[in-house]
Amino acid sequence: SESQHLMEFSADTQAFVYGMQTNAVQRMLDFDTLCGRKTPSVAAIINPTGEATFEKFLFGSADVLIPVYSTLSEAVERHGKTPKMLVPGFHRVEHHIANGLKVLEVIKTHAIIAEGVPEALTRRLHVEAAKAQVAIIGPATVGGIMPGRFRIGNAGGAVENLLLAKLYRPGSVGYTTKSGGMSNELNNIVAHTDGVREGIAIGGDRWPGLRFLDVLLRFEADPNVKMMVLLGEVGGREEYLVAEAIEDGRLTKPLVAWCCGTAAEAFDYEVQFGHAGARARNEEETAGAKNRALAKAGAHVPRSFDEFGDLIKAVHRALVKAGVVAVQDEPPVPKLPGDYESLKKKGLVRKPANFVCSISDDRGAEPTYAGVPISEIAKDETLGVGGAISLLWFRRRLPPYVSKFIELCVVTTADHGPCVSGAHNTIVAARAGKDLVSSLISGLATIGPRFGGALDDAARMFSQALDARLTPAEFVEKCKADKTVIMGIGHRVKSLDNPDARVVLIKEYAKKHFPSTPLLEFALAVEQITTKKKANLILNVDGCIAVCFVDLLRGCGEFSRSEADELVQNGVLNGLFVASRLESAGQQNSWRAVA
Ligand code: Q5B
Repeated sequence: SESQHLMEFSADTQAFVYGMQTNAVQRMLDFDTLCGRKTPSVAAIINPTGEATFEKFLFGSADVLIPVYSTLSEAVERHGKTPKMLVPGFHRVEHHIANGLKVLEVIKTHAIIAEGVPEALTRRLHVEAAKAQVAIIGPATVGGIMPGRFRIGNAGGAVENLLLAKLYRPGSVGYTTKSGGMSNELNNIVAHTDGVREGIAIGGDRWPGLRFLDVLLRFEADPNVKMMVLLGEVGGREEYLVAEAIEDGRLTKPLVAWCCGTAAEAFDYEVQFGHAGARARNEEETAGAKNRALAKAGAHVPRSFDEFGDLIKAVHRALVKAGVVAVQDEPPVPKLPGDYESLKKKGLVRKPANFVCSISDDRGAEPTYAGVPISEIAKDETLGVGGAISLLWFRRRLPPYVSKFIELCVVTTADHGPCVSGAHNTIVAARAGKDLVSSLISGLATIGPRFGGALDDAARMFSQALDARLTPAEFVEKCKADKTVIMGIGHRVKSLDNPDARVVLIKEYAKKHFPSTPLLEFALAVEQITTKKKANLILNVDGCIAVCFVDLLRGCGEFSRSEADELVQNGVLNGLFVASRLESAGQQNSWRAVA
């Protein structure tokens, strides 16, 4: 019998979980919380395909780090002083056999949850387990549940079930069955007694490791178990071994038993039920024959499954009456803190967002820019990069000529030769072997009033002057009196003699497509004055883009005047040079990669 090797489960018992079965681990820890365990029932996770690390879980409402090892021997070395149980997945079964379970001798019990383990492999595993003197629950098992002490994997189901079936505290009934579904059925039925002391599902395969008789003999030896329940099924001969044990006196405690699948006898061919082992190969293996044998041996067998629960209750009641079972006072129902996500789904909890973005939204299946899905933006040829920027920066779809203008600004300022400070820094960083992001940061840091960072201030200065109805000459004089340089005027290289082609392009586009260009006209009049002083005090590319943008915002009919002024005050236009630096950094880094 393997029952002699099956470990005792206490509120200190711990498991190693094989494979990153994080949901199962969290459920084991939740059960621990309900039982009031002081230590998590999972000592470590073995993840053979990963590196040693820690994985974060919740133990009650506290965070705990469960160590993850890539080999079982490492875990055994670090945590194996007290016996552990192991919950491996199927593909590890072969691994166990290959290792001859050598390293596993300190692990007294293995619960093989996985289904579909080939029968030949299972049988070889039994041979190895017998040699190593360890017990195997499964394969194809949900494991088992020891209320108040330990839960194997997902046994017992969801938290609601654990609470309904009072599995957080021990009772006096020991049950054994095949699968998770049958276990849940029993958890609910046995909840109408003083509860489950221990429940073990041996698994639905034809060759289970631990067998019904093994489990029942364990219950027979456990003074805390006062009555036993067996829920078997059609197929196999396990129940006959139980009947023999009742007859020869090895099992003496009251046993309520039922084999499911009596309906199979109504068919004139063999019926295969859901579990691999659930098929009668001869008359002896039918549910009816096994129920009759159990009843004959002295087990309490109902007439049908419908009466199973009532019979369990009746036997339990008799034991209470006889003083065999002393029903304990019901402890308070424990509470498990709810998980935020699941409570949110049920509408039971809410939390203000850290921040709300009214522009882009990536919570759904596809991101949206100002409410427009990116697939729509991609399909609409009138939008392009300029259209995407208009949605993100200005929160609305602007007319095609506006998108085109934004694109023109990006295109004309997209890159500089090596002379300007930003591009210079970017190139130096890239040539020094720095990556794209570092090179970009180096270039971005130079964007300021003297380079590429004059747009917003230029937009503000020129528009305030125009709005104050200053003449260009008064504006220049005022700046001089205030000892302020005019943002957007002046260039280190470009001048009347060496005009800036970018400025020409932008000016021409604005004059051709914009409904009106009053601020551009004003700025050009200012240029007439400043260039009289020095030929390089031209309306520069920053200034030209800035005044054109103000004309656009005020004149395109898509913004109220206050919205247009607010945008200028908030300052978005320097962002165009930020975009150019990215281009510069990308170019330099890709060039270096090719070189
Ligand atoms: N004076 C751009 O200065 C520069 C005056 C002025 C009235 C002015 C200068 C300036 C305003 C900020 C601005 C953007 C530093 C520049 C850009 C894009 C980029 C990038 C790139 C591209 C040039 C000599 C005399 C002095 C000054 C007077 C100068 N600027 N008066 N308003 N704005 N502009 N930044 O040539 O009497 O002799 O003492 O600060 O718009 O970023 O290429 O890097 O191509 O992509 O060194 O251009 O204009 O002249 O400072 O020696 O001044 O002119 O008061 O008078 P300069 P300074 P005084 S475009």
